[in-house]
Amino acid sequence: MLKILGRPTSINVRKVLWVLDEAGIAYDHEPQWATPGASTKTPEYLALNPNALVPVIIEDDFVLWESNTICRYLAARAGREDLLPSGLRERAEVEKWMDWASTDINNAYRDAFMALIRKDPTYDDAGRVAASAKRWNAAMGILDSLLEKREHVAGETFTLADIVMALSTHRWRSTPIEHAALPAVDRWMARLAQRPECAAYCAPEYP
Ligand SMILES: N[C@@H](CCC(=O)N[C@@H](CS)C(=O)NCC(=O)O)C(=O)O
Repeated sequence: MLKILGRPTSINVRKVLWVLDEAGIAYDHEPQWATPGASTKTPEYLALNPNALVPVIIEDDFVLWESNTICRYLAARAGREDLLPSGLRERAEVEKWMDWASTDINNAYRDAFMALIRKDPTYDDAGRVAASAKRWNAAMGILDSLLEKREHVAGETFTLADIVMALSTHRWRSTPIEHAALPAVDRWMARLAQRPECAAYCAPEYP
C-alpha cells in the first residue's frame, strides 16, 4: 500500500492527501513525521529525502519527494486527466499555477505566516511582516483577476491547480493580516467548499 509521510499541518502534505482522496487511491498516512516525535533529520529519513522535508511518498521501492511532483505523479497514476490534462498547453496551464503557488506565493507569505501563525521569534519583525502581507495580497489579487474570467484556476473545470491554490487561499484567509477584498476568490472558494476534501483540508485547525 502506498505510504505518505508528513504532519498534516503542512500545506504540502495536505495537498498530497487531498489528491490521494480525490483520486480514490488507498494509502497509509504516517502523520508524525516533522513533529518533535519524529525528526526528519535522522539518517533513515534523510535516505528518503535528503532535504529533511515532508511530504514523502513510498510505494514498494519507489520513493518520491517534492509535493507538486507527487501530485502530478498520483493524478497520472490514477489516469485522472481531469485533474492533470494530457494536452500540452492544458497541462502547462495547470502546472503553471501549481508552481507559482510554491514559488512566488510561498515566498510572499513566509515572513507573515511564520511570525503570525507559527509564532517563530526569528520572524518577529513588524516591517518584514507588513511587507510580506502586502506582497501576499498583491499575489492574491492576481488570482482574483483570473477567477473573474473563469470558473476554476486553470480553466472551466476542477484540476490540481484548484487544490494547490485553495490550500494557499485558506492559509491567506487564516493569517491575521489585513485582507484585500477578493470577491471572485470568495465565490470560487464557496464552490470548492462543497467538496468534502476541501472541507477536511481547509479546516480551521490547519491554517
Ligand atoms: N518544495 C517542498 C517543500 C516541502 C516543505 O517545505 N515542507 C515543510 C513543511 S510545509 C517541512 O518539511 N518543514 C520541515 C519541518 O517541518 O521540520 C515540497 O513542495 O514538497
